[in-house]
Order: sequence, then structure tokens, then C-alpha cells
Amino acid sequence: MDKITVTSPLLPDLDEFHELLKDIWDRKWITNNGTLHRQLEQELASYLKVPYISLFTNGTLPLITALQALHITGEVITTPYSFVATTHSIWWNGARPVFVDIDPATGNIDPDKIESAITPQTSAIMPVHVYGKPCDVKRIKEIADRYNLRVIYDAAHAFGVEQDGKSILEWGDLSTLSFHATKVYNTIEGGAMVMHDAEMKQRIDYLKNFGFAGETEVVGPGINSKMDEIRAAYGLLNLRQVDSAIAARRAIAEKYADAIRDIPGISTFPYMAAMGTADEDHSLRHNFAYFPIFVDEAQYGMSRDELYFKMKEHDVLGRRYFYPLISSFSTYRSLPSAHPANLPNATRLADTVICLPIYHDLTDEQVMRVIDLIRK
Ligand code: T4K
Repeated sequence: MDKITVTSPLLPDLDEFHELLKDIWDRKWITNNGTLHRQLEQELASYLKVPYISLFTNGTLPLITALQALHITGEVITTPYSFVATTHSIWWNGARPVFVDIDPATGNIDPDKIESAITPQTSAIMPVHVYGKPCDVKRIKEIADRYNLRVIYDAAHAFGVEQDGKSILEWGDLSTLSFHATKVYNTIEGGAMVMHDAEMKQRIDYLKNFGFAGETEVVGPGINSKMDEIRAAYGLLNLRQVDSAIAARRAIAEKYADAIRDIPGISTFPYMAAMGTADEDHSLRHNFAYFPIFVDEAQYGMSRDELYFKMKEHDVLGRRYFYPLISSFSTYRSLPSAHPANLPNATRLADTVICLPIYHDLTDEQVMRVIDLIRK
């Protein structure tokens, strides 16, 4: 039987890609703010409804650069329920991550728990719109404004997500995206940072190019994180098909939500369960980047890991995103905030989650195979 992986990349048409490659070959300009790089920045800003965007070579370097650009030091409040790159970016800046528990209804940082984690050393909050679900951005802004903190959103999962017709990327001082192969929208490897003004865009463009401002001046210790023309070409073509990919993902999410409603001990987040029903929140334009389910061993009669390995035996390769928690990795586990007693919701979600396969060309038959396995 064919293997069903958790995701599969959205690929551009090969002939169209070849056409763009020929243009690149003719121009002989293959990286460093080329024609297609500039075009992709323009088209993405328009698609995402944001004023300024700067492309990067992956989704980790914009996180690191965002903290650098805002001169973040001391402590940064963040979530343990994410991919390890989120916390690593704080470490790379010599700042100290402070983990705060999550809201079990969304998987996002719980605003009610942020305030008590603030100390005189706190300089920023780095939340994650996990699985693409927007954080409680208004509450986070209120808290940040009250304590004069910066907010950097790791929006790696939130490509195209909108709340009330407005991009979720507009919130916070800066937001970052990942365009990795496993994401809803990909440029193979790639990423971006979204900012509010031209001055910040200029600064970020310097910092991602070693800090160079012109030929002879270096304004800061920048990094090399530029996207090349070949991946920009690939990204331009993928942008044309991302809406239909999201629509296909939605149809699959609705099938999963429908099926698990009748399976005792298997659940998903309420917002996800409501997709396609009368309870759906239509103010949210979601991207269906992931479909997490949670296994209640007592009710389901099998632990999360038993189901996970059973699925694997049958070539259904869901993934336990995000297990283990970032706070439990050796680099971070000795931090006082990393103690599991401080993070009960995150610990429970990490111990019970499986992300089901979801991608644009997963067939009905494959979706049924996944559902049947969980049902049995
Ligand atoms: N912040 C957050 C919240 C993130 O989730 C991430 C990345 C980042 C920051 C950092 O962004 P980047 O620097 O990565 O742009 C994956 C991705 O590597 C990573 O991008 C992603 N988050 C994370 C959640 O997942 P793995 O190790 O699980 O990927 P891998 O290689 O096991 O692939 C998963 C499945 O995808 C495969 O079983 C099959 C399919 N696949 C994968 C690749 C790479 C393909 O079909 N083709 C492919 O080329 O980490």
C-alpha cells in the first residue's frame, strides 16, 4: 500500500517553471534582490494584504533577525508548544526564553498567564499562531502596551490567515513566515518577515544581506539570508495555486472533523471541529495547515503512541507535532519556567496529539484509509 505522509509539497507546473528558469539563465542574475525576488515580494504583499514584506532563505532566520532588529535582550515570553526554531531564535540572540502555558482550546499562548511571567528583565513576547489559528492578538497587544514590551509573532503556520478580513500578520511589531516544503505555501526552503513601515523593511533588508547598506557601508552584524531567483520563480508559480490548495485542504479538514465526531476519545480543537458546520466562525479565514487530533486513552482504549505506531504499521504517517515540548529539550529543560508543573496544558496536548495527513492532493480514498484506521 502507498505511504500516506503528513504532508506533501505543493509543486509548480514543471513546464512553467522551466520557462522562468530560461529567463533567469538569460539574465544571469541568480540571487541578491533579483527581478523575480522583487516581483515575489510585491505579489506576496498584495496576496497577504500586508504593507511590507522581506523574503528570507528559511523561516528560522527571520525570527532571529526580528529579535536582533528590535534589540531584544533579557527575557522573552514564549510558548513551549511549537517547533524548536521558535525558542532557538531567542537563544541565538543571547536572550532567555520564559515559557508560559497554552490555552487548551487553541494550543496558543494563554494571555491570562502572560502577566505573571513578566519581570523587569522582560523585553518581548514571542507567541506562535500554532497550526495557523490566530492567537488572542488583542489581549496580547493590551498586555504588551501596558508593560512596554515588543511582540514578535512566529506566524510560520499562518500563511494567508485572516481574521475579520484583515491579515493576522498585521499584528505585533513584526511577524515571520516559513515557506518550507512542508507548509501550505512553499518555496522549497524559504521564509519572510512582515513589517509595518518602509524604514523597518530597509533595516531588515540590510540585516539579511550581512548588514550592507550600499557597497562600502555595513550598518550592523547582519547575516546572509537572501532568497535566490530560482526559489523566487518557484514561489511565484506556487502563489497562483495556493488558493485552490487551501480549498482542497478545507474539504479534507471537514471530512476529518465530521468523522471524529462519532469516535469516543478522539477530539480536535473546537474551532476545527466546527469547520463546515453551523457553528463555524466565518470571521476566520483559516488555511488548514494541520489537522491535530487528541487521543484520550481512557475513552479511546488506546494511548496516543499506540495509535501513532498502529497508523505507522499501516503506512499512515501522521506526526506528533509538537511532541516533545520545546521546554523538555536538554538545552531548555533546566530553565525554571520549563518545569512541566508550569505547563500542564501544553504537556497534555503534547502527550496526546497526532497531526493527521492533510495536503492539497490527498485523495478521498486516502482520507478514508486514515479515518478507517482511527475508527477501528
Ligand atoms: N516556527 C514554526 C512554528 C515552525 O513550525 C517552523 C518550521 C519554523 C518556525 C522554522 O521554519 P523553517 O526554518 O523550517 O522554514 C518540519 C519542517 O522542516 C519545519 O519547517 C516545520 N516547522 C516543522 C513543523 O516540520 P520535519 O522534520 O517534521 O519534516 P520532515 O522532513 O520529517 O517532513 C515531514 C513530511 O513531509 C515527510 O514525512 C514527507 C513530507 N515531505 C517533506 C519534505 C521535506 C515531502 O513530501 N517532501 C519534502 O521535500 O520538520
